Amino acid sequence: VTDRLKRREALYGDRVARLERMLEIRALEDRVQQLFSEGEIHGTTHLCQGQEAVAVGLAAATLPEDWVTCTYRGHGVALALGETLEAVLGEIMGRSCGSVGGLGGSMHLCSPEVGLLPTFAIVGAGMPVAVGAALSCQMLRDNQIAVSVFGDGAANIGAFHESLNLASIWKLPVVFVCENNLYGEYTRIDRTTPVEDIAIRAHSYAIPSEIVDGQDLDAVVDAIRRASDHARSGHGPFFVEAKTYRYGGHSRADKATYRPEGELDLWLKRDPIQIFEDNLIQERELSRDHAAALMSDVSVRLDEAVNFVRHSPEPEPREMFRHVYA
Ligand SMILES: Cc1ncc(C[n+]2csc(CCOP(=O)(O)OP(=O)(O)O)c2C)c(N)n1
Ligand SMILES: [Mg+2]
Repeated sequence: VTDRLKRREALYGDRVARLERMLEIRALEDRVQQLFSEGEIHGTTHLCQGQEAVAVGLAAATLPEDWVTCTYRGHGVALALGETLEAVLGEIMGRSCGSVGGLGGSMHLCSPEVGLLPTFAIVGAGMPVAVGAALSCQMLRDNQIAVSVFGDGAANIGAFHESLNLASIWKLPVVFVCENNLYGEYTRIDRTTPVEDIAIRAHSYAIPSEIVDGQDLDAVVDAIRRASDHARSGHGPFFVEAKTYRYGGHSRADKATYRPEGELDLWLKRDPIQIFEDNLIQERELSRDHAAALMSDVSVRLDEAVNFVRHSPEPEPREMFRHVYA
């Protein structure tokens, strides 16, 4: 627990630590893709390369005692919040060292000690849970808030609308963070959603909102900090829409051939890690050598984690029953 909290706290105020965490997320996702294609990971994977700044930004702008719900595309958010490589990869590979003992898998990460309520496989399902967590924060008057991370696809789910409405009418301390990456499952947003900005929908529930460049980490941190200050000071919910892009397809082996030619290349030119690294170098907070050293440290740590997880046992079948209530 102490290690996880320390990892979380490292992000506050330290921009180099934020860069390092984004590198770690990217490296993990690349490795998961490789391990999946080699048959070492079973089930499915939903990767977040391209969206690292949203994950790290929200972790840097909130507190470990805040509650976060996230989608099945949650490896990055779990790492950003402070979960360790061993616990995330262990869960993805179904080993007992995983964050829920290997029983949940890639889509069901959970780490209450750093605020991560489960990640949810059902689109939109984390939103009412975050609203419930926010209700508990309000009743306990403990200065905590809840954060709900969801995709653009969730904006067409009933739970999205119910969650925004209830949060607004009860003035609950919740921040809604929409990762608008332009795609749902194999479908571009303009074929499913008649508005370009999901944030417009917050307006109809009288919730203030902000649209932020999700590839600019500093901008994400600032926006989510404004949103969380608003929620924490008793003004009710706030809605942040981060415009972002996932480099890969929806899941597993989806090559995303349905995307228009050239679209991915345009987004690769605005890579959140590259943008932030260049900013740090320009502002003399980092040298090229230091950046390269961070990358090789991450690589070594990841190799060690893969090795550790490979040698970890699978959970005993009877473990399943420990978590069944009835
Ligand atoms: C209620 C529900 N309907 C359908 C699905 C199948 N499904 C899984 S992910 C997904 C697309 C969601 O897209 P978005 O919310 O934009 O998130 P992204 O995958 O882009 O991060 C769909 C339709 C599901 N898991 N849950
Ligand atoms: Mg999407």
